[in-house]
Amino acid sequence: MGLAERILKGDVRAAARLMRDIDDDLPDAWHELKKLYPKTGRAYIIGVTGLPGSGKSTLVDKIVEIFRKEGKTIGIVAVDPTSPFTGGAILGDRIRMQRHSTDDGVFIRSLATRGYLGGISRSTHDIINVMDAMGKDIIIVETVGVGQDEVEIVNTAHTSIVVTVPGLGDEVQIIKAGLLEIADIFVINKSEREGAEKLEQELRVMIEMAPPRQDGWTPPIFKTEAVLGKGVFELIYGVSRHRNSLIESKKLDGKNKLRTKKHFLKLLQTRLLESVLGRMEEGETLDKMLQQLVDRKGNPYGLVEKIMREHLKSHLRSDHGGKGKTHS
Ligand SMILES: Nc1nc2c(ncn2[C@@H]2O[C@H](COP(=O)(O)OP(=O)(O)OP(=O)(O)O)[C@@H](O)[C@H]2O)c(=O)[nH]1
Ligand SMILES: [Mg+2]
Repeated sequence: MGLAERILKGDVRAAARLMRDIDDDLPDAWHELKKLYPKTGRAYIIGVTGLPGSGKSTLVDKIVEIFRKEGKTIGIVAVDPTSPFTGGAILGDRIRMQRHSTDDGVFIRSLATRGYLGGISRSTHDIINVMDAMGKDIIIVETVGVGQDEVEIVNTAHTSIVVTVPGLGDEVQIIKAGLLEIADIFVINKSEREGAEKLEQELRVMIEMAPPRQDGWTPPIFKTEAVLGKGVFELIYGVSRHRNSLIESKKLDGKNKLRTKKHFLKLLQTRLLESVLGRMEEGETLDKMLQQLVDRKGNPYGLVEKIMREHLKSHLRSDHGGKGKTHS
């Protein structure tokens, strides 16, 4: 039996194996993902983002606890940007969420952002699809809210939660990181700290000043103290209110389409680039081309046109001759 069939039968080890293969970008993983895709599209996806150390993992841990009591099954994807900010985030996440790791209803996967051609958001989508096919009711994606790719991941969740902390000047960072636009819900965590009220007011002003959203939703603000689990019930209620609003305003389909589009374009981009670069290795090397550009013996615009022409031509040839490299 292949990995996909085993995963659909509930084999957790097969799922872990496929996720490793996705990490290693093995062609076989692509094949299994194809088989799993028809079984995806059921899970509700929650994105949790915020600056390093704001308490995202602690919060996710408490959210999971409540969902589990409701009998829901959960997948967690913790994206670690391996940035200088968060050297040990993966280990930290494991420890903070460890008590769930012996629970059959919870599947945790950490993902490091190392050298993916299609960017971390592509592999995150793939991992989400595996968890979705596993039948998880809710999939929570934790990313640090710095960097285009990380913000983009959360942007494709059904409900995006942005976590802030009093006293760090977070509101400025949030605007800079483009998180204001994507937040469906704001959380002020570590709200026992001084400045929580002030931050709440500032966030409220920011929300009011922002251009009205197309979906008509006004992001609520919740104050939590994740270590003690305070305010987490209210937050979950906020998530379900947002979910209902998406359903009532018929925006859920639109969100799903956006997610699908981003994933699909990323896949296409990756494969095209791989294919073009692969052929280049067979002929003129990339390095030689770059040197030509540096020496101004060619220009990047003309070179791209030339490569595209040759690429299309060779594809047409291989279509007829059947010698082309295809992923089926
Ligand atoms: N005082 C206080 N500390 C908290 C609260 N919530 C979390 N913490 C602590 O904040 C630290 C960081 O928490 P994490 O949950 O790892 O934060 P994170 O946002 O996941 O961190 P990264 O994944 O590294 O970006 C830990 O030491 C937590 O115990 C809170 O409500 N109050
Ligand atoms: Mg974390």
